[in-house]
Amino acid sequence: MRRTTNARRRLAWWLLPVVVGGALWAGAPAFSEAGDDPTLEPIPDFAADAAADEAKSIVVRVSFDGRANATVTDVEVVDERAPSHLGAPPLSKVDVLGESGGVIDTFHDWHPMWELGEKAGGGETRRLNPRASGRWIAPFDRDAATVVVTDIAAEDEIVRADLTEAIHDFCLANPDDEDCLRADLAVEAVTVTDAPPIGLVGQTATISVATVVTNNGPDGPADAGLTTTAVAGPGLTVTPATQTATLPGVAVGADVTDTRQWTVRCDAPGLRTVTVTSTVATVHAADVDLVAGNNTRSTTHTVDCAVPVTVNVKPGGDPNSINLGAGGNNTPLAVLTTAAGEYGNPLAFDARTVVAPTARFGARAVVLGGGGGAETHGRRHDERSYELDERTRDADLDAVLHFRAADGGFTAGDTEGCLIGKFTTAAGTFTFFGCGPVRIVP
Ligand SMILES: [Ca+2]
Ligand SMILES: [Ca+2]
Ligand SMILES: [Ca+2]
Repeated sequence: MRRTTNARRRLAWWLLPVVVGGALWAGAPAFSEAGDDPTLEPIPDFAADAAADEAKSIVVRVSFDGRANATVTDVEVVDERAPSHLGAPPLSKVDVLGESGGVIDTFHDWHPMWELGEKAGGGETRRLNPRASGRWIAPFDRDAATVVVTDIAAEDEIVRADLTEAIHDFCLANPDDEDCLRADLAVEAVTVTDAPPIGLVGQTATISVATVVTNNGPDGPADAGLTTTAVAGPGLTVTPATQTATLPGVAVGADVTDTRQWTVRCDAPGLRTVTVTSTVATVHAADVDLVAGNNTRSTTHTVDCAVPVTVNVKPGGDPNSINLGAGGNNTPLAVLTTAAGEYGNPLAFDARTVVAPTARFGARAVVLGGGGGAETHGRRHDERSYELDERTRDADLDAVLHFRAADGGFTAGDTEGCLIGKFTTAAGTFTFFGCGPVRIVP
């Protein structure tokens, strides 16, 4: 298809005589109503009709390779009123369809394959030229999306042309045309509105990202197409890669918020990033956004990917009673040294890497929120502690820590106690997290 060119140039081009096809649009609506009675019909208001009839048209050019094979060679909007199809022979039927397939306009027209000639002795000849090229011209409509041309005698659809690119090109070149709408859509903000405080290696989590879209005008309302992409850095996977939405009828000055959920999975420990980028664009072919610089924004969210660990509250004891009174002033807890796959942990963990002063013990929400009790002695006690069966002790050195249970933010109904903290290896310092069953004793 022709790309946007100067409208004047295109007009001049269109006015050039057409060599092929002869009188292509001496046409006539073949739907003339025989019952119309000029003595009864109201006198047409030509002024009003002229105002309503935009002086623009849509030209669909085709070339034929046999009667059934037509190729659309060009679709263009030109600054010229469409010719009347009055008197056109019913050789082809032209349907102009809207976005949803509804008929906007229908008329009969000449068929470009029929060529007129003159007989030597006067008179007219007609013949079919199987290699003809020609065009159909329909009145412009900003909602037109497709032109379908049917060869009436052959009862065959011969042309189906998408008009949207040509209409959009016209409006880009003529944004002040009354059929075109200028909407400066903009992404005002992209914000992570909900995300868990940490991620766990091997597990998925959901983050919510809100995009605020506005229309700076001058025209509106305008449908806004929103495309949001998410790209994760190393060690993190995000799905899906792209989400799209149509925000219908964004009014001038309105703020429309679109919120999408994304699934992230930690693949490796550490601070991992996901960048979410939202881009807005006009949807309707006749809408144009001439200010591209404000159409895209992004935000980068950091996920602290923690290593899941196994903890044994009160190693060697069961149930793991947590006394919130004086009896719980020195509650022991073992962080177990485990191999990959042991207790379902995705990664091996050496409990001797735990940085004891960073450890916090308490209710899940409390420790994930930065609270919880600190290690009573500020240090780790490396020893062969008890597995979760409370009887077995393997050969590994585990980390035993002690906490004042009353600092854990527990409430009477809690059934788990959780531990969060940092551990340091040659690769760096990372977060670990693990929970175990408890029985709260008030
Ligand atoms: Ca814009
Ligand atoms: Ca225990
Ligand atoms: Ca072990």
